[in-house]
Amino acid sequence: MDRRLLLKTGLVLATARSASSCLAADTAHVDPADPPWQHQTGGPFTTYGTPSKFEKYVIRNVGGNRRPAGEGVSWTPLQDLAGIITPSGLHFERHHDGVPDIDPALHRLVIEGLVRQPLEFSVESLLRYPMRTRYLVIECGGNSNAGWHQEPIQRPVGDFHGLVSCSEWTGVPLSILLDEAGVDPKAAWVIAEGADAGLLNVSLPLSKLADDAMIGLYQNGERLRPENGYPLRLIVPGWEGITHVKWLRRLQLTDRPAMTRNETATYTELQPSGKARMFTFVMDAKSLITSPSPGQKMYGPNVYEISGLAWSGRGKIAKVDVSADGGKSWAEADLQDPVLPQCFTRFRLPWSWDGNPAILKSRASDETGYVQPERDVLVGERGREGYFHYNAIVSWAIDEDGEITHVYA
Ligand SMILES: Nc1nc2c(c(=O)[nH]1)N[C@H]1C(S)=C(S)[C@@H](COP(=O)(O)O)O[C@H]1N2
Ligand SMILES: [Mo]
Repeated sequence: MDRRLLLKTGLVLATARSASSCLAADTAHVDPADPPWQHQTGGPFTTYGTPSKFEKYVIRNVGGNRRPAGEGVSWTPLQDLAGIITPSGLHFERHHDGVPDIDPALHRLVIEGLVRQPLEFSVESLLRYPMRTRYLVIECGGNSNAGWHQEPIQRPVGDFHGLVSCSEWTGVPLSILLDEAGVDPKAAWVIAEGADAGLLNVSLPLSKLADDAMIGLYQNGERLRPENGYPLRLIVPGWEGITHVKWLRRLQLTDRPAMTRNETATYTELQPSGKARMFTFVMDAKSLITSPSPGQKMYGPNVYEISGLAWSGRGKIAKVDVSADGGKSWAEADLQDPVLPQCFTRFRLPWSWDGNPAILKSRASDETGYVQPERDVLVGERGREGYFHYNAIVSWAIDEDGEITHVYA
């Protein structure tokens, strides 16, 4: 990127805007200098707040589900959000059997198998344990999988990459509960099972669970939303979404993985080498420019703020580079505080768009030295059978009219 085009000054920046954020048309007769709400007492107090009716377009996309009821996803509208926290009502959803309507008074969590003392916890008893709070991303292993398609998908960024969200999670460190149960030295794996109708289960290495997993009870300060696992879910920092078992009811310690459907029929991928990828738990570093992005429009040559999200399952984001010329030259974006491990990091960079065609890219590096790959490199390594863990650099093309499209560049 041409350094002379970057102006790190206090200029007023233009922002690419989406059509949905335009004002309603029937307000033409109202004088903005004298709006009616300045003349009368406003509405009543409410027991639980909801977004402004003018923000009713900022919703999860549930439109892609052609599967049986209860099986599918909803996408977080990343293009409409700022900062790093995903509002709880907009956290993406991935359900295999719908959202169970669990009465917390009747829910139990059992820890059993290779332990000295099997334990059963009520939700009420778990709420009395010491807790910790962490800001963490949950990303579905299948997020961004349209990137494997031959042709670039043309959708708003959230409908393509929005199976990732970031919340403040508060809960009980699992190590405390494992210590209480007394882990048998022969135990090496844990089979985690949810209380939804399909009893979704996955096998997880005990070492990770004993290290930093937790039983999540609060999301963004309040108790979990039913869609996200109420009354409790497993939180496995930095690992793919499927490991964060919702409505968690059982942790069974074993000496080997159970080879359940979610680690054999799915989440196992053949590579060009003939070897299969399995137990690919960690989510590698990824970044996206959320503004400007497809579905938004540039309003003429001006100074714009390029803004986006970066995260890594391996730790903190160290650096995000941004290109406006399709990757020929790069400039380092500002990382906005806080920069936390396994959490969204917001990056920003002022950019002077001269009105000529441009290709925007962002490239994240994490504290382990891992660098987000270009698409051809990722596809070269993993082949065309890929479905999970797509984390290639994303390119947005801007044409002379300010239209923004997704391209492979
Ligand atoms: N019990 C249960 N846990 C589950 C699932 C499920 O269907 N049932 N889906 C998994 C998958 S594939 C993902 S990506 C995450 C999604 O979490 P979220 O719906 O809170 O975003 O939950 C995981 N935990
Ligand atoms: Mo997932």
